[in-house]
Amino acid sequence: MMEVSSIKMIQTMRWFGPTDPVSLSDIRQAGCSGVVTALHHIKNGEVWPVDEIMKRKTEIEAAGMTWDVVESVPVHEAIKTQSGNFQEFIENYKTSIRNLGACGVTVITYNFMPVLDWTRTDLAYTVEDGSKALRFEKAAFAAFDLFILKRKNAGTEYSPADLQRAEERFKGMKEEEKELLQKNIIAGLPGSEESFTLLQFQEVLDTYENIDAQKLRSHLIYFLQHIIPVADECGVKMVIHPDDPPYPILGLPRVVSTAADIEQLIKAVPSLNNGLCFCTGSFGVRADNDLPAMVKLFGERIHFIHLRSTKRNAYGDFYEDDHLGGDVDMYAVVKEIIRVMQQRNISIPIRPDHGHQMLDDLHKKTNPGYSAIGRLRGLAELRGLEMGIRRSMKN
Ligand code: DNO
Repeated sequence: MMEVSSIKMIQTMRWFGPTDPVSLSDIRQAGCSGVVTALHHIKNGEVWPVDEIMKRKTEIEAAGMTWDVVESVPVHEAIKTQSGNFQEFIENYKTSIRNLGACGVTVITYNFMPVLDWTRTDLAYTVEDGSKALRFEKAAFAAFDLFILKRKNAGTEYSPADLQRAEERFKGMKEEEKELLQKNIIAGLPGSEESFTLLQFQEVLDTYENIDAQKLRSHLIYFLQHIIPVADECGVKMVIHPDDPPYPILGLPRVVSTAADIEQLIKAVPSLNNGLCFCTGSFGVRADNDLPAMVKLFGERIHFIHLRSTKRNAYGDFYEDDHLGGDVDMYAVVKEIIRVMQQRNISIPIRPDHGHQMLDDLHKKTNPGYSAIGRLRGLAELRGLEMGIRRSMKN
């Protein structure tokens, strides 16, 4: 049977550039037409020059794909805390938007998480089938906070039960485990533009001493008020990535974790170029986030999608499950995405977010979450899910 509509999810994968052990050819063979990447060699805060953008674009096109989405143009810490040269960093950011727009790269992902981008405690959690997944374990994270970092006031932010679990967890840790935990949390995961020593880390945390959620939100809105008019001018869609995990950690404020958070950003800056990178893995960690309802609610401004599922336990720990497993109702989410695309009459880029380290990749050095085979499996399943839903919708 022929498919009537050509509107479907644009299949992409993230590529960390020429040093990525997964090649452009691998991504092409996984069935992708598009690539999601960033100029990681350009220092956070500096302008992305046109020639560097064009060089990357040409390289991707030579491999038979297109550069569909930037992930990420990072937002400098000074912009989040509104300190130091933040005005200059905003000007640089605007120039990068203009340059990307001029080169025809028109979807830009960013986040506004203080200090750390995404955070996990365990990068090699063995699941039942023998593959390895990323995991966030609350007691281990609290043990780091309380007994390794020894953050001031941390003790007052945990419940007595959580304190006790953290203490027991810490007592049971060998030295190597403590070192690995610290490294996992502060050394930076793939795509994070920052990494710290313990001392630097405490210093950066201190810069948020007087910044609560309301203040951080006002800094984000200020940033949006300056960059979105530029995006409007150049036909660029800015998409914010939600907090991961989607709740406060280390006493830091969070402002992009729920539908109510997104609504406040839209109210302040209504342009549709003030968009969303809909990450089912990040939003899905909270049981109170109704993902299909959120796709429907924000459909007109979802310009990029990360598809991934996590599995929670009673303590709020989570690990990254198979793309069609876990707590995310992927069938309902993809169905809603298809509806949104049909209503808008456009195709939206998606990527299989993360994947298990599995098969041959277990013996290779890979970027945690970004090994080839696990993502290939995820994408293949998502592609089949989409086809099944589209066909059945027509009957
Ligand atoms: C993790 C990613 C994030 C994301 C940034 C967007 O795998 O989803 O690092 O790229 O938060 O700025």
